[in-house]
Amino acid sequence: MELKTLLLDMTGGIATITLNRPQALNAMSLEMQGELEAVLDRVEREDAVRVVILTGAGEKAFMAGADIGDFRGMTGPQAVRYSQRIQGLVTRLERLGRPVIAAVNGFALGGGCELAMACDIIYAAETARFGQPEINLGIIPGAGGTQRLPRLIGKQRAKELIFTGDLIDAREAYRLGLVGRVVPLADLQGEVRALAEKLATKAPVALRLAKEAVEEGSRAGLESGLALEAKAWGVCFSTADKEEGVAAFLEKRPPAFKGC
Ligand code: CO8
Repeated sequence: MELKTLLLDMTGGIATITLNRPQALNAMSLEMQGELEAVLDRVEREDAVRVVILTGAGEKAFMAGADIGDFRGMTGPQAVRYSQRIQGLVTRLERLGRPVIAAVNGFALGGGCELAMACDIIYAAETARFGQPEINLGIIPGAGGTQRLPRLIGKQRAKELIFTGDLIDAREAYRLGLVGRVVPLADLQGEVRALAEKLATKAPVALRLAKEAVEEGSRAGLESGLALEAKAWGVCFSTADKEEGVAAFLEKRPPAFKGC
């Protein structure tokens, strides 16, 4: 499939997906939605891919939200379907069986902030800005922002951001716990790549189960989460990579994990 709105690079076990409409600050058009779905299909099929990086083209934006032009004339029922489709896409990213790192290189607004929040780890450039400015369009976040933002930073601050539509800078996003690390823009892609390379050396099944335990556990109560963790822990013990990890430690050598 020829991609018009995304770039996909798959090298060294790392898939880098670049949102690529810099002339519109990488706003998510309907075409981009379709392409992102197709790219996730492809990434899921490739066993060689151990880590995914999501970033934006250019130096100004990760994604400035949905393409606002698509909202003109959109009816209520169409908007429900639009929201459900995009929520499905975002949730798919959150549940992808590999770590997903967001390299936020500029504006992450509306759907851009929602997409970043579905990633496992967010590194942001010092110049990045975050926000849910939908209120200024007379609408509300529709790709999970009213749910994930309060879970990440607490109801008080989330409501303030969603009600005012105000933007915050990367340092404030870090202070609030929205972002894992803030680095100079020039260092962003290098730092993210280094993290991805580190994660690509870890046992893939254990990584997948660790992600699942955190994600599913945070949707459930503590008891169910602990039960899930115990089962996932048990599954790790059925892998060859667990034998390799333990043997490598005892033999004082680095492990070579194979993903089984
Ligand atoms: N949609 C369409 N075009 C956009 C968008 C957008 N979201 N954002 C920027 N652009 C376009 C501008 O129209 C402009 O185009 P042109 O050069 O043809 O005039 C170009 O990108 C550059 O933008 P600006 O000239 O505005 O750049 P500034 O530096 O002056 O301003 C801002 C940057 C502050 C980011 C400004 O562009 C802005 O406010 N953008 C809109 C941000 C916004 O409201 N986002 C929320 C959209 S609604 C949403 O995301 C709903 C979520 C549900 C679906 C989730 C999908 C993933």
